[in-house]
Amino acid sequence: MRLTVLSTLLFAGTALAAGSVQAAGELNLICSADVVICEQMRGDFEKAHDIKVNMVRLSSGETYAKIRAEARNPKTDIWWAGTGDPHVQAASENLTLEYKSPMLDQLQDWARKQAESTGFKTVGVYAGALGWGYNTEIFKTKGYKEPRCWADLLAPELKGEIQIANPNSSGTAYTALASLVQIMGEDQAIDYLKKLNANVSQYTKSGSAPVKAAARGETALGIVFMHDAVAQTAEGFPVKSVAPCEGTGYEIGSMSIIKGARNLDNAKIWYDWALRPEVQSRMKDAKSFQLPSNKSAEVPKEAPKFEDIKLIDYDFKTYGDPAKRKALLERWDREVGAVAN
Ligand code: S7P
Repeated sequence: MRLTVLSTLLFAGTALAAGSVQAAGELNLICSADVVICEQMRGDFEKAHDIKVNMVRLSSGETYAKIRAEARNPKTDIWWAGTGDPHVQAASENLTLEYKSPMLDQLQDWARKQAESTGFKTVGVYAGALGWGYNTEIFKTKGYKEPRCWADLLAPELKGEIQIANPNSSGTAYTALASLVQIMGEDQAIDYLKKLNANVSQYTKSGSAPVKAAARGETALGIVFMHDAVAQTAEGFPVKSVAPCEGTGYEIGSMSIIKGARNLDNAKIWYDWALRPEVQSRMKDAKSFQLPSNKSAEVPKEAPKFEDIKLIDYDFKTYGDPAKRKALLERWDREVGAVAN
């Protein structure tokens, strides 16, 4: 809970006298991006504010499930990052709180639209397109053809060479499932994923794990957000990122305040801060190469540019709808997950 101005001053005086700085309360944060950017955000925020951040890193689908399970007794104040669909689902189930940040006017249309379409119960913090990253050395050594299209991933030579996350835990993998459904139609997409299953060695928990495995030569290819593949290239690994030729979906990475947050004032302070241009411009220092939502934030030179990618008009409303998401995940469990290698 935040301290009053008076008690803050008193505290500050005592703290100075004692030679230490007291935090003006705490903030319970779930971060659904890569752990490196999560740590950077936490550290920068704590430097800028006298607020102690208790952070947990969880994948997007896992976070949604936790927030839902804790709805009567919320233990989280703010959920930063992760794919938009589970944030939209949480908003439509009233698990997140309406908040109109004074920063909204500074945001790109897609980020503001994310807020407006959910009654301001979530907001866009970044965007990124789905694709994959492959290990160029493995592909060269084994003589595999460059995988440019979704169809190429079904090549029999790629048996056991691909990783993708499980869409129940991972927002990345749910974006892949929903994108394929929008590109091919639901029955054809499930059929495609059943065939792809023969080439998938592992369904990971976290969305970016597959391309980290590809970077280290543990698998040949990981289906991930393109910026997560580019991050591995920037780390010096032989990874090439691909935007699928048939088209692909994208995420609006989002942020939501949890309904019933115990540290509501601090959650709003984080919310406004995370939308600031200088905060978003610094994300690239953690090799987080998404497109920032603040119009004045610096777009990293490494960020895959939407104008170079064949993007579908991703239907966030439909695929963030609780009934749709539940039905799609159940179908994936039954027809793909249940027969996984
Ligand atoms: O690594 C950054 C990023 O790809 O991670 C988020 C994603 O949800 C990862 O978590 P999942 O395990 O849920 O897939 C993205 O929002 C973000 O761009």
